[in-house]
Amino acid sequence: MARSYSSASRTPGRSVVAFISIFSLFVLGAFVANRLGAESPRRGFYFEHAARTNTPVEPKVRAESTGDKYLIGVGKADITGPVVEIGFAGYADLSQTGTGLRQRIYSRAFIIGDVNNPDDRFVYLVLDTQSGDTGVRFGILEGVAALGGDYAVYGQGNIAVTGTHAHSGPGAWFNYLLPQVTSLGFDKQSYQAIVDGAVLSIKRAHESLTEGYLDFGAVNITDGNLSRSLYAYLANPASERAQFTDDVDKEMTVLKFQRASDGKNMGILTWYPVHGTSIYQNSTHVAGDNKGVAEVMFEKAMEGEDSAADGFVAGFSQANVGDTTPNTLGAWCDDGSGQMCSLENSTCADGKSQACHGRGPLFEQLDLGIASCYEIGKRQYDGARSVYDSFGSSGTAVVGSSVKSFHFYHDMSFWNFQLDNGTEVQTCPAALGYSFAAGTSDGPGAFDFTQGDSGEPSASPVWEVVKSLLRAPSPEQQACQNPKPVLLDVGEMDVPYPWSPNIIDVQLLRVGQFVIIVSPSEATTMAGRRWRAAVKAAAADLTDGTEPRVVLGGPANTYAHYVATPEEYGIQRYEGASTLFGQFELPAYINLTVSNIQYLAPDATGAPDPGPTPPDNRNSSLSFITGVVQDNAPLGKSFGDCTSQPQASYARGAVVNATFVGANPRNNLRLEQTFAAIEKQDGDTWTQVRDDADWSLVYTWTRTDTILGYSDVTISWETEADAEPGTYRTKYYGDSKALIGGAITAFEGTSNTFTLS
Ligand SMILES: *[C@@H]1O[C@H](CO)[C@@H](O)[C@H](O)[C@H]1NC(C)=O
Ligand SMILES: *[C@@H]1O[C@H](CO)[C@@H](O)[C@H](O)[C@H]1NC(C)=O
Ligand SMILES: *[C@@H]1O[C@H](CO)[C@@H](O)[C@H](O)[C@H]1NC(C)=O
Ligand SMILES: *[C@@H]1O[C@H](CO)[C@@H](O)[C@H](O)[C@H]1NC(C)=O
Ligand SMILES: *[C@@H]1O[C@H](CO)[C@@H](O)[C@H](O)[C@H]1NC(C)=O
Ligand SMILES: *[C@@H]1O[C@H](CO)[C@@H](O)[C@H](O)[C@H]1NC(C)=O
Ligand SMILES: *[C@@H]1O[C@H](CO)[C@@H](O)[C@H](O)[C@H]1NC(C)=O
Ligand SMILES: CC(=O)N[C@H]1CO[C@H](CO)[C@@H](O)[C@@H]1O
Repeated sequence: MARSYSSASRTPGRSVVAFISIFSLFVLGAFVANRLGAESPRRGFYFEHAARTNTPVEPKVRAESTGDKYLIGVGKADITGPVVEIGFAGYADLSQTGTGLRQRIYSRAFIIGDVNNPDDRFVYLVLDTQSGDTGVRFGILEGVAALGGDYAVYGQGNIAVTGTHAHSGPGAWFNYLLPQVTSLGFDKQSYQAIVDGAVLSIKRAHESLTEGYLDFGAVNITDGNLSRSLYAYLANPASERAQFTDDVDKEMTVLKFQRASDGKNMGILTWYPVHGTSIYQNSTHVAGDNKGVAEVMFEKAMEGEDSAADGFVAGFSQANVGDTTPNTLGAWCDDGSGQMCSLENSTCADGKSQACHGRGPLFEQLDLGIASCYEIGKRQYDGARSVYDSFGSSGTAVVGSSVKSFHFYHDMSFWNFQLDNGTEVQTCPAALGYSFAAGTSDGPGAFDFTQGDSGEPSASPVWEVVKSLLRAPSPEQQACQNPKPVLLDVGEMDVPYPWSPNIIDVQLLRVGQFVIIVSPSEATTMAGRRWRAAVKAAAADLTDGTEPRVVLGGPANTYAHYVATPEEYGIQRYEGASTLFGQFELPAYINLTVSNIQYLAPDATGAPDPGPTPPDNRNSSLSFITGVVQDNAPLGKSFGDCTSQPQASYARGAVVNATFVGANPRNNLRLEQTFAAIEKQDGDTWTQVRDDADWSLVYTWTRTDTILGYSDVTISWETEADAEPGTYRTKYYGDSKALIGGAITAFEGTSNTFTLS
């Protein structure tokens, strides 16, 4: 096995030989290597060309906010790492390795500060990634510190790094070993793209800082999500469930940023719980899943709108996502039975979970979830848009002059604390239960562990072997984790370096009456409700008599898997099995936030004890990811030559393909630029009308000869039903690597023209 990016990796030595064999076992198929979605020809498959051609918008009245003024800023930057040859983060499926790009992914930064005490401010980052991460956060803190000067105000205490929980972006950037396993380790380039983009987005937000107003509103999006773990939810007390209409939260909260100077809106930040698993596990084109769709759709819709400032930024942040799914048609058995999966264990007639797959709203298009992803994104866009358009006649102003935040690290291993009723309980080192291996109906597991597995010997000897190779939990750990049967005792394994976080980030942010819980774990629906309610009650004294509004964002800062309620934990479906720190994880998170709420008081000074520093594995991580060796054009050809031209004409709705002599896109990520473009002819000039940010433009890279370094790039424009008729051409921007010396050389390709009518 070879390695690359030696600055970030150390050579695997003898000490890790045993480890490599563990790796190989994982390579056999690990937790969730399944095949989801069915590939068959696309029918009637096209998207609206979001926004640029949206229905005419009436100019909106810029209602003067009745709120207080804050220092506000927004910024956005590209974080699209290597789109090929890197395993994706999310489904933990070794075979899900990138082959191209559907839509670039971004970091969006929102800064809120106190106009009177400008040092009191926070940064809320929304990354189109699976989650926040300890190493990525270290990198962002270092990058911001390196900016010097005014940037010294941003740091450990006030930067929140949240992920949208998209499952189709490049991986290999995780700090801990377990999530690195299915991406073959750590990749410096993938990591650096996220860090650099995040820092750039903060810089842009900082440069846009101005006085302005914040208003919030909400809408119920009833058709955007569903519970994928109803059986566990039903274990919560009936009296508690009776307080809610739905078994997942349907409410989206929208926070609007409006600058005072001219009343223009600079951005929105929304929270809505739905998994970023619309795109199935067997799609290998990078995209930001449904929230990525909604974000770009909103931003494009604001282009040229009278009430919106240039550079409008729309962040669609994740909420209590744990047990939600975007697969709104429910979970079905793809075994010809026509049955839905079992409520209790998400299994099919064979008693196994592998055939159980969630179906999105446009499942019938059988397209790897792409059309459903766009649809669930659009539903979130529509919801956010309806709130946005009604600000002025409805909505609530953020009031109260102060802006406060705190952050500290906390070690969850064998931590004792008191429940509300006075009983002393304990959290535990991280561990994953058997149902973790079963996966979910959004991404079923590879082996026949069923959800709710009691821990009895299973029919999967591989897992039994892996389990014993790894480490048997200590009796103390097994007792602590009860009733979870421990499959992976990750919190007690630190060879060759820690497998999972035991040290988590505890963070709260407040502006006026608006309070943000920044969760390191994916909170289930009921876990999120309990946590928000506890923080709301505790914050009531801090908001000058205004009712606090509490939202929960995450997974953030690190990736601490899930947080289910103790009752759901008792059921041990996937979410309970992935609640790392034992059945009292949620009460512990609530305790840690609520018992430090005084740091959010208007007159608060100081900060909590920063706590123990988590391990930094960025320089010590393994990597089995090879670098690019070389690129070559076949004899008689040059890079960028168009080897398969588009037809002369197409009807709108058709797919326009052009294939070029290509080179590996890992040679240059072209951040803030594009690999693919469509240009439209206007007399003698050509204007770029589509690029990598467009959902409808898809870039596919194929290595055609590994030894000689040949590759093809196909650029596919899935022309929208409402695309403008005209004359177009396809552009390809690439960079090739020489075998000797490794020089990287940029080139471009241009197709013949074609007409669209
Ligand atoms: C996607 O998954 C389906 C169902 O497992 C399978 O039939 C198809 O071949 C897969 N497609 C790709 C590109 O992996
Ligand atoms: C959303 O639905 C819930 C339950 O019906 C309701 O309590 C809440 O007020 C609704 N929110 C909005 C913004 O309509
Ligand atoms: C949190 O736990 C500590 C330690 O047991 C206890 O003293 C405190 O009262 C708890 N705080 C809250 C808010 O539950
Ligand atoms: C406190 O609550 C825990 C968890 O629900 C329960 O196990 C325990 O018995 C309770 N203790 C008392 C004294 O009621
Ligand atoms: C679900 O799994 C549990 C544990 O394996 C088993 O006891 C139970 O019978 C299963 N339920 C169904 C409906 O298959
Ligand atoms: C990691 O490596 C980089 C580059 O070699 C170096 O600058 C940095 O100090 C190292 N960090 C740690 C924590 O060792
Ligand atoms: C266009 O290219 C894509 C990506 O290579 C391929 O999947 C698709 O079948 C092609 N479509 C046509 C109409 O050639
Ligand atoms: C329970 C629930 O809200 N179900 C809705 C899920 O979304 C579909 C549309 O995709 C609606 O038809 C259901 O009513």
